[in-house]
Amino acid sequence: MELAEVARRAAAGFGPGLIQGPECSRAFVTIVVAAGIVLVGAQGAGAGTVTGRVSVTQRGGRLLQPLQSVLVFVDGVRVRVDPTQVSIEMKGKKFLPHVVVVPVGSTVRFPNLDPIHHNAFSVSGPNRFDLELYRRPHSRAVSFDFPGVVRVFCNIHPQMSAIVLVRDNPYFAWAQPDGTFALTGVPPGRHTLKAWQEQAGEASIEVIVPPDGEVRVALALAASRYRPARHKNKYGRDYHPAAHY
Ligand SMILES: [Cu+2]
Repeated sequence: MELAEVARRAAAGFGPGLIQGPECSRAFVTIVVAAGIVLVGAQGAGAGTVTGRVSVTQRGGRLLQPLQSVLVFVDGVRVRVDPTQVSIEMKGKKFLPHVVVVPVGSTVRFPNLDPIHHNAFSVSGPNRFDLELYRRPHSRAVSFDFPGVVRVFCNIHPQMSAIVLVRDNPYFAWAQPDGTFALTGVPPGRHTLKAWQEQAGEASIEVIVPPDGEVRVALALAASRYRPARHKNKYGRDYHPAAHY
């Protein structure tokens, strides 16, 4: 995509029709100021900032507002990031939080805070795992060595689900509730920028990041065709229909 197209889309994303009310305007100003501060420090390293707005269209064409758990990230750039450790609690027959993002190599702990047995498993490609059964006060953990979307379930309770987003560079950020986002310290050049949301999947756009300065883009996700789907258990079979969940 040419720069002109990127600029056109950016302009569309920040058009007066999409920024409404003092709250949105304030958020926009805050992000621009924050980006400016980062750029002063990043100029010597040759890094740019990607800012913008992401929208999620629901069934019927309505925009989802406010946004929650929408990740924006640069794809296709591999930069090592120190692994982290995060926890997803099993509590009240739920995984909490429902969505987390971690760098490659990070560990996710699954403490079971319920007095009943739970399991955590995934069959998401190379990140597949199975922690078997355990209950309070035990906790088990798994490391994720490949980038991607890891869907986590409990083999006993089909209503329990979580998602671990694994990224192989540091250029990712959650969109704000109003859809705005800012990625700082991005290497200059042509990149693929993606947005992800659970019900909408992914949208992508090509961006040309300047060696210092800022590029603005708009990303549009569509969750209009989302239908809740049953998932299989860890054996690839349906959950037992007679079980009490
Ligand atoms: Cu469970």
